[in-house]
Amino acid sequence: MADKSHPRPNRPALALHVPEPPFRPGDTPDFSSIKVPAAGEAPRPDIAADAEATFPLCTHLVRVLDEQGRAVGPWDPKLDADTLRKMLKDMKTVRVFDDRMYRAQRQGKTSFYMKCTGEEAIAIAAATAMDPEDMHFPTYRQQGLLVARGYPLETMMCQIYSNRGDPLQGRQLPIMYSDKKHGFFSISGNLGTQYPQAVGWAMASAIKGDSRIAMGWIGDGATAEGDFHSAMTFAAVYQAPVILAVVNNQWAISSFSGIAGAEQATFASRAVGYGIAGLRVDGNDALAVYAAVQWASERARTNNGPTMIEFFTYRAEGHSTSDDPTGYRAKGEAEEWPLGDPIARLKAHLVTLGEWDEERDAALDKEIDTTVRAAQKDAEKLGILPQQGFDDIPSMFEDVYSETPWHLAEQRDQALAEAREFLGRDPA
Ligand SMILES: Cc1ncc(C[n+]2csc(CCOP(=O)(O)OP(=O)(O)O)c2C)c(N)n1
Repeated sequence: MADKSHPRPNRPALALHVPEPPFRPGDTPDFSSIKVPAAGEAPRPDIAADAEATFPLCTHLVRVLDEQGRAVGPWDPKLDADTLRKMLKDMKTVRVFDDRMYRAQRQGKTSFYMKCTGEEAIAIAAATAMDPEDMHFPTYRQQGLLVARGYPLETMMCQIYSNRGDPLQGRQLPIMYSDKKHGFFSISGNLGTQYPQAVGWAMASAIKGDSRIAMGWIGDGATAEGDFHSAMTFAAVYQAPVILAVVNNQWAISSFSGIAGAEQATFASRAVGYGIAGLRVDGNDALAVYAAVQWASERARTNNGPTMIEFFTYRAEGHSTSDDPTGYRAKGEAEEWPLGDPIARLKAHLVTLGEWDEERDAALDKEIDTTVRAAQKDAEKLGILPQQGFDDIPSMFEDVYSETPWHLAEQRDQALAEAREFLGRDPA
């Protein structure tokens, strides 16, 4: 047998490529290498186009809003002013909600929070473009779906505080909402699960002869999970009526998108390899997001197959309240991000149309601030997280089995005994 301990002469030594983000703390971010095509440039194929025909759009970027805030090109969804204003209001509401809940976490009122700053257009415009009966399988950064569908802000906050108003009874990590009525499937802490679930739900909808479609959501980092690939296979094989969104915000906590393969190919281009239509979309352009989701919805609804949409965006803040991005990425990246701020861009569009002005904008900001504060006040009347410690301990062990198994009964009694000992009285 050949001696493998010595490299063979005259052959290059094998090496691996380990992706490194272009900028680290201390560097000056410069995104000039990112190609940003002009708004209006991308063609809009027929909704029944072959998956393969969408390939050029997987390396391009569907954009509608130009630098002056005008809507241009074949993807312009030509929305009426009321719809545009509602989207602006919802996006601003999400940002204010995020800021107040972030602060609430810092004040010790809850244990955890996750913002979606810079990504507000994606969930809001997607929800606006789909039917209210369609089902979403979101990750933790699509709070905009609930806001756009009119879910009460106070109930979202009660979930974050795990208080008496929490419909999930404190059984989920803060921000992991669930609401069937609003077509919002329970968020899972295990990344990737929502993709096969969305495909399965969409297949079931088709098997039942229903007309509702599903949309599954995933982050760039989580596309490296096996669930992503099995979902794509099922969606392609059965031509499931589903839209599969990849929110490429460049970061997966401290790992940059290159670790999930972004250096080699765009996430959108993976779609075509499976036989799925793919679109790569400016995620900071609410109109482009709307138009792409509308296109994919029509395609799914008319049995023309699934679509995977990569929303190209930037996670403007930390991953969560437990994260400090200054430890791994350069300062000022969000400001340098070439696609701008989605809220400012939609506002500029409305102003350009003559349907908005600074006075109305300031009044809207005030109204949202008042609404969010009022919701927070009401939610806090039902308790904040640190006050929940000994509330209704037995409920932790309910609602899974019709009859509590002996080992859970034992744990429940033990928990009650410990609480009794700690409090010096029976827990509430
Ligand atoms: C299966 C699994 N692996 C790892 C984690 C830990 N984790 C939570 S969020 C996260 C980053 C996900 O990044 P990405 O998918 O890009 O979404 P983003 O947070 O950027 O929206 C990781 C690794 C997890 N929750 N589940």
